[in-house]
Amino acid sequence: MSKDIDIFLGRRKKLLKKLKSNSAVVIATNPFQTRSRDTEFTFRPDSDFYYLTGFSEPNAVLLLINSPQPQSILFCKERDAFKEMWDGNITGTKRAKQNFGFDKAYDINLIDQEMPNLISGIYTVYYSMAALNNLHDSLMRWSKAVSKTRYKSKAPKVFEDIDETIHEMRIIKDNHEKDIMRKSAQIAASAHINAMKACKPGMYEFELESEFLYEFKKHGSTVSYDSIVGAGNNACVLHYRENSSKIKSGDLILIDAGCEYKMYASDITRTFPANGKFTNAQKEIYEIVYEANRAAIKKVVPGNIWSDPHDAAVRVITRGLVELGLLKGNVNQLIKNNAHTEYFMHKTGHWLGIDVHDVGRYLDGEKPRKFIPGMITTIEPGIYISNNSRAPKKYRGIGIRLEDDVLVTKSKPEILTKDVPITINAIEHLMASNP
Ligand SMILES: [Mn+2]
Repeated sequence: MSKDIDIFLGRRKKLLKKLKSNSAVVIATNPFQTRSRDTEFTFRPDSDFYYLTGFSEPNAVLLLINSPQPQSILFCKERDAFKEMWDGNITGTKRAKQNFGFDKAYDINLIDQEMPNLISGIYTVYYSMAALNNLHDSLMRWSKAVSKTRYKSKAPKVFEDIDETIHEMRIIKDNHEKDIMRKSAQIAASAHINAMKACKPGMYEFELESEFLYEFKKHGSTVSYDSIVGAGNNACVLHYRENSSKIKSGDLILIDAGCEYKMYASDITRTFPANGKFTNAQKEIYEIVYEANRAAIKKVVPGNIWSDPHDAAVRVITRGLVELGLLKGNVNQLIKNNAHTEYFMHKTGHWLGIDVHDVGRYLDGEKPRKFIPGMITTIEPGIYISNNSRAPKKYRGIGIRLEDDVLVTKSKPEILTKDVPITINAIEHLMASNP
């Protein structure tokens, strides 16, 4: 625990150094979300709030004060024997200071009383203008409360958005984060292996989904997004979520599933044959996507720009589709015309971290930004040939995506998801052992 305190303390210190003098940052964690009537979705802390605090209880607000005497203050629920009997442990203000390294902690119920005093005399107040909470209204109220006192000149003068400053910290993962993300990827990888092993024609897609829920929970993790399990033509629906169809022999099954372990996401896609053997037509498409995945991963090195992996994937896929007669014309001209978008309609990757589509800019001004060691991106090329396609009949109903999570290092890219088989041979070999 004590080591973790230092990590979160270090992040708070680092953030304060990036801010103007005589400023404060206010960050609230997520509110509860109603699922139905009086039941709520499982609580999940706000990502930025968690990144800076490690604190995962609801009803909490972080205040960082950047003055000659920097302070780190938490508003949180106070301990309450009756509430704890019903809903479980509450950290409380005393333990928030001890266990999380805050200089001060106040009962969240006192926030309207305490906050005006704390921000009085602060010139710039930073907060997230995009967060899904009502912090903006609260800040205006606290600021007005200062103006109504005889110290009215001490009300904050400037409000600024904090998102990009924190998000540019989050995009570079420290060693603590890299270790958690390796583990997150390993758990998801073993779930994908289990699904390949469990798969039999005649099952329903949701039966394969259950392999993920089981494996994730077994390792103390949860889903980082709802798993996509698409058999046959369903694999061509990019965000397919029904997972309710019966799996037929001869189908390819696309599974896009990842877990959230200690707040960090993994995001893996594999595509495999329901009966354990690829058909020739499936192999032809698969080999193109596989080659695109490898070519794109090779580009995830420092100095290259964020769009390089996508460009590499587009080149391999366009060339492959021309060789099979699915696209007709000159490869370079087809690339210029974005002809691939008929079968490959999304980009090749996104940042990955506390959020599955993680924060951090993709551009430096107008240009795609450069890779820096510590960034983690997904690489996920795909080819989708739906039943409605004009492609030759043997290719219709084939949807393939191959997604890995890749860490930028000083030298070669580190594939965090390398434990899941990806070659045709390795997948057929694994599935040959199915009972
Ligand atoms: Mn993804």
